[in-house]
Amino acid sequence: STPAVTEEVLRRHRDDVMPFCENPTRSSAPRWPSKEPVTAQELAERFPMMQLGGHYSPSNCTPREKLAILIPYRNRSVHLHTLLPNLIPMLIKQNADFTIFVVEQAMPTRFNKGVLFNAGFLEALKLGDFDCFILHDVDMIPLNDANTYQCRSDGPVHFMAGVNKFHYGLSYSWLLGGVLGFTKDQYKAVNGFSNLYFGWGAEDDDMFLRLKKKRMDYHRKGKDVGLYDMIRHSRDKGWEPINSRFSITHFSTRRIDDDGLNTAVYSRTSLRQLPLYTWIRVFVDMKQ
Ligand code: UDH
Repeated sequence: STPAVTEEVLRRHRDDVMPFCENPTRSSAPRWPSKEPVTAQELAERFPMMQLGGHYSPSNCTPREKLAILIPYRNRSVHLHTLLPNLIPMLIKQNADFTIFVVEQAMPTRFNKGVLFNAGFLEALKLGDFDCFILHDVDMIPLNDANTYQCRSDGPVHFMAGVNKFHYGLSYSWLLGGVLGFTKDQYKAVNGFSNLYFGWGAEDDDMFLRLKKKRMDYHRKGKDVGLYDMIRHSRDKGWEPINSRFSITHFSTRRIDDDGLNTAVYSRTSLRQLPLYTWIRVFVDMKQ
């Protein structure tokens, strides 16, 4: 009898005829980023190869993994429209299979990046079977096309080796902010981000401690490829520093299995597939 044509059979067939995608970007010459925001219409015209919802997959090879790019967002349209024209061509050059998600927090609660990442992770998985999640600040412009956005099975990847704000270095060695990549299993294993940081705080330092607690090593890109330009900006409303952030860190990392991906409280108020990204808006409850 002929075997059923399952996804697996189709995939094997595709793999037989098409090679796995290699990352062709070998150059490590930094690119001068375009700092000019581009309108939504112009972006759609510039990247006709993008599929609705901000999806792209190379047609001449089989990608090894499916990337979900999660961008936490509120009131930063100029930054988003500056990042996208830099990020999309870079990922296309890298032969990546990717989908861009902009995860917006509805007003009026204070901005909570951790819940947005957790919500983005859960909502993205409802829409596709992603292997690798790239958590990407909206104001970080990658400078080098050879900074391959790929996950590693032996630990999360910190893609940022240096940023203009700190003279192309980092302000301290364990800083994990900016752009961070987890496989689906790694993100689940650390129980995602803490949900407790409402405002500017130490949610990325909290993540550093989570990784330590779960004995997970992370890998940082070298400065040859991992440099970024941060778009300069002033402090946003609702993003004031949290005074008690250090005590939250103490509390949260002691309760890593009871605060995170498995306890994020939010409601999705909107989901739209736009030409260059999937836009998810969530309301984040202050009672986490
Ligand atoms: N973000 C938003 N909207 C907000 C707050 C944060 O979209 O209102 C997102 C965005 O993706 C941003 C990320 O959260 O890239 C991190 O926020 P940030 O870039 O403001 O964080 P950072 O620590 O700056 O870089 C803190 C304020 C610095 C003020 C400096 C004044 N000179």
